[in-house]
Amino acid sequence: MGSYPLIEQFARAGQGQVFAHFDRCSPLEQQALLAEAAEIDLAEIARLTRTLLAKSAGAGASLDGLAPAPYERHPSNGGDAAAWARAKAAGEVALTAGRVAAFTVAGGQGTRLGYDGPKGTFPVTPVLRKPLFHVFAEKILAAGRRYGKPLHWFIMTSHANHDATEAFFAEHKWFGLDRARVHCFRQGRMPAVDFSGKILLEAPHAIALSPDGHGGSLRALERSGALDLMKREGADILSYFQVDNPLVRCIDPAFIGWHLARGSEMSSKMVTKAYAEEKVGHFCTQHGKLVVVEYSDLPMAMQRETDAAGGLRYPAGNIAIHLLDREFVRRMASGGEGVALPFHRADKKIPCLDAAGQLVKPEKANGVKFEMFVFDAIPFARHPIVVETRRADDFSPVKNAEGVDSPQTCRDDQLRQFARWLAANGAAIETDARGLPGFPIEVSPLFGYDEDSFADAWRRLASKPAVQSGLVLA
Ligand code: UD2
Repeated sequence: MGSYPLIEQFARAGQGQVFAHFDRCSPLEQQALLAEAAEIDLAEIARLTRTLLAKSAGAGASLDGLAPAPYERHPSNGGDAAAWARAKAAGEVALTAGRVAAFTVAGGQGTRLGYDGPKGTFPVTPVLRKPLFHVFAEKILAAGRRYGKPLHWFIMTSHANHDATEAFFAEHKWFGLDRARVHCFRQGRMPAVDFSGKILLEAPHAIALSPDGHGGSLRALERSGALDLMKREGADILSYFQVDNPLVRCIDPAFIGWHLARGSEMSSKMVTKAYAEEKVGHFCTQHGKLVVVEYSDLPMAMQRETDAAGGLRYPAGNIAIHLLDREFVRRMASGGEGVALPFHRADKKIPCLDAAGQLVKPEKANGVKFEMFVFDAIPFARHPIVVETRRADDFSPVKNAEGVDSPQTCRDDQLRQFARWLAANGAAIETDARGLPGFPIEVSPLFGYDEDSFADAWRRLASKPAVQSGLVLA
């Protein structure tokens, strides 16, 4: 083995096994392994081994002092309509001034959906079968037109799907967006380790690396130059959403207005949980801080707890729609004293080389992956707020191939939304007891991407089309 300082560092850190097969690798493979090893922060792995893997490490999140979080009620749920109108107006001013950029986290592996390819390329709309990225692109394009300021759109990919994502956008000519305003960048990676903290190899020349979670987006935004670009362009707010949710209002003036009015550095949308077991995080307060407690960390008895009125005691579900101030992201990304996002451990079956250098596919969990979650940034933010939204306006994710949160439920939610918008504007449309029209229709985001833009576009139509099967408003 040649003398590489990196190899010595790994040996000193007790991670010498990473280079166990180095000598039988080709020069190219050796370079690849060295490059991967250089990505790893050995001190961080040692700290995670001490804090998350040690037998004495506490299990899960602390529930001490937990209480339901307050939130800004939507007018449909008793909120102050005049205050919401003011918030919307303020958000529109910010959009007209070009202060907002869109941000999609799309680095996940989409394993539950069983779809081969970047999840954003998955077709979701009821008639035209537009992919998720197409829907977001058109919403962002339409918002840019509405406010007279085209928006920048940042998309966080993973090493596994980055090239395919970029190729998809190129193939579709960036869906009409200015390509100079669409920025894909890769998220960071973390090595998988065994239960004693030893870094695992997936090949003699390859470390078992996996995406560092959507919380890695804060570092990746800084590293990619996105924050500097925003600064140069006068944008100071990121509108964050997940790749799996085509209903999201990528750009929502009222939400932006609340964020500004409260001087918040990180704001989040919530919906009332549909049922106690719904798999979303919970907005809570803990010792005076706003936090999210993930569904897997809140005991089911607490998830089912009710209040005096019979509603859920912890109703506020996290739908992963946030606004983040640019300089707050920079502060978090710096990882300076006391501001780093924590890592969470996930025990997984990780295919890896055994001591003899043979690839094994384990039957049960044999190691740990480390991930950061973006919502863990909330307690670090100044004046963070939670703002209520109607589920039907913002949330219908595609997560599973069938059943809840599947392509079918998402198509139905889109159909309901289109039908609601049409009916609210006087179109003759019949729906069944579930709010569904008897046939597929589709509204392009370029026609209308939310209640207001739809109403304006419908009003402008000289002759209104008959609402019938296959109607496409584009
Ligand atoms: C997430 C939230 C949950 C709720 C729900 C709403 C977590 C842990 N839980 O659940 O509280 O808000 O969403 O739909 O987040 N991603 C990356 N890089 C990664 C991992 C994920 O970009 O390394 C992206 C992924 O592409 C997707 C999003 O993050 O857009 C959510 O990831 P998920 O599907 O793992 O989250 P889920 O459904 O468990």
